Amino acid sequence: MRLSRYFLPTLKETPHEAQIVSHQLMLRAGMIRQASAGIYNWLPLGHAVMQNIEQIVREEQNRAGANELLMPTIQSAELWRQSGRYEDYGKEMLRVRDRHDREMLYGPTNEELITDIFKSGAKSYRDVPALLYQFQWKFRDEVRPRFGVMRGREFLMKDCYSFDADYEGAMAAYRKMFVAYLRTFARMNLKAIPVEAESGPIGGNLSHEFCVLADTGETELFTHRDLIDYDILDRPVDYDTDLRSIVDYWTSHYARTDDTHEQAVFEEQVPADQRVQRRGIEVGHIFYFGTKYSEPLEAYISTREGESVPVHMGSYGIGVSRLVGAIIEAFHDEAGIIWPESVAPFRVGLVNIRSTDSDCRATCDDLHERLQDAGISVLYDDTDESPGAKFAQMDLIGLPWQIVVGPRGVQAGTVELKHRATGERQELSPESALAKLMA
Ligand code: 5CA
Repeated sequence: MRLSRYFLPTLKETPHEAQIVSHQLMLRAGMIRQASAGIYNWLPLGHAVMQNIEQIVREEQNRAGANELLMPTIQSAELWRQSGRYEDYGKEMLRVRDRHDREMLYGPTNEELITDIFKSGAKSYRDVPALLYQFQWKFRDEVRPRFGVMRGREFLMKDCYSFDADYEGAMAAYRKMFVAYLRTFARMNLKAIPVEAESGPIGGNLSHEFCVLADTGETELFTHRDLIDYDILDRPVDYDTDLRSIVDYWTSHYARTDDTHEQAVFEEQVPADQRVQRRGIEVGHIFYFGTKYSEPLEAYISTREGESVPVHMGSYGIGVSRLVGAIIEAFHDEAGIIWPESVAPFRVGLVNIRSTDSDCRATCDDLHERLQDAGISVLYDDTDESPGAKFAQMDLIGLPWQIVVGPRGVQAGTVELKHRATGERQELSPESALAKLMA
């Protein structure tokens, strides 16, 4: 992609309305623009990152055996009256009326609708277990939307729902999602700590919040140091087997946030020299709530013995748009963003520092084509800005690798390969630079 044809409205100054670093950097890097309070336009660079995050989440949901579907954003109030949440949700729910004066709402979550979908298609124990998920925009009319996409009013969520015949089945689904979440966040280079949590308006008996570690996070959390070192991607995960040992390991090492009242338990469970205190950002939340929705919405299945029972359910959310901000909170420096390779909008930034020089241009054009042919995504700065402005912009948008092409190097047959995260630079032939990126 040529920068001259890419819509990238970066800013030199830090916008005064942004209080936290991810919000500042997303505005400065031309990733988002506010449309109205807590509602954002996603510009090409921000959208590309969000799509990469979505794809990792999708691959891990599929690996765990979940099926992707899509529900509407606008829902009828009817099902919400049946579950009792139409009144309970209060002002956070955006309510609208259609031309026939029917009460509708913009979904803040989808337990009611998915229960109705399951009910319409499932009759017996043969139809469970079922795991259904979607990526869909949610609207919650937060009193104080703030911190950019981290606490928006409109935000993109992955929401998954599980259906099982009994408690044991539901726990197996809960454990699958628990492990899928560990893998999902690890693939984004994030350290995610599951913390037992309050279940809030979703309700239910058991819930874990997944907090990713970032020094600037809002949540203070306490945990066992072994959980910080644990790497789920080092271990084989087979979703057809019981995942109890992995989940038990995590829950027995005990993590808590400062807003749960369990300091005493934590101190009893975790020896003083193994406790660590960190800050985190909630990027996912999983819930088991049994028959809370299936009973009022009458989602019953028949058991092997012919008995009719309400299905046991859980729901499992990931804040996809929030993750874009959370990753920046975890990975940035003075100069800008430092994308992990797995979510970077482009893997390579190709910088021509003398675009008027025909040799530089020929070298860049050739590298651009060969990178694209090799399937390596590249943003090619072919503009006539000053070298200083080009370097600053590349560092700001944080692509993992930069290839800098200038007249002196081209004469000597070399380009400079820079690694954004370490700042390490190497003079290489264009061929060696390509080989290194392909390795
Ligand atoms: N129905 C369940 C899970 S499917 C649910 O709604 N859970 S939730 O309320 O905890 O939201 C799931 C995730 O969405 C949260 O962990 C968080 O990462 C994200 N999220 C929630 N509210 C916002 C918000 N206002 N802005 C951005 N992301 C949000």
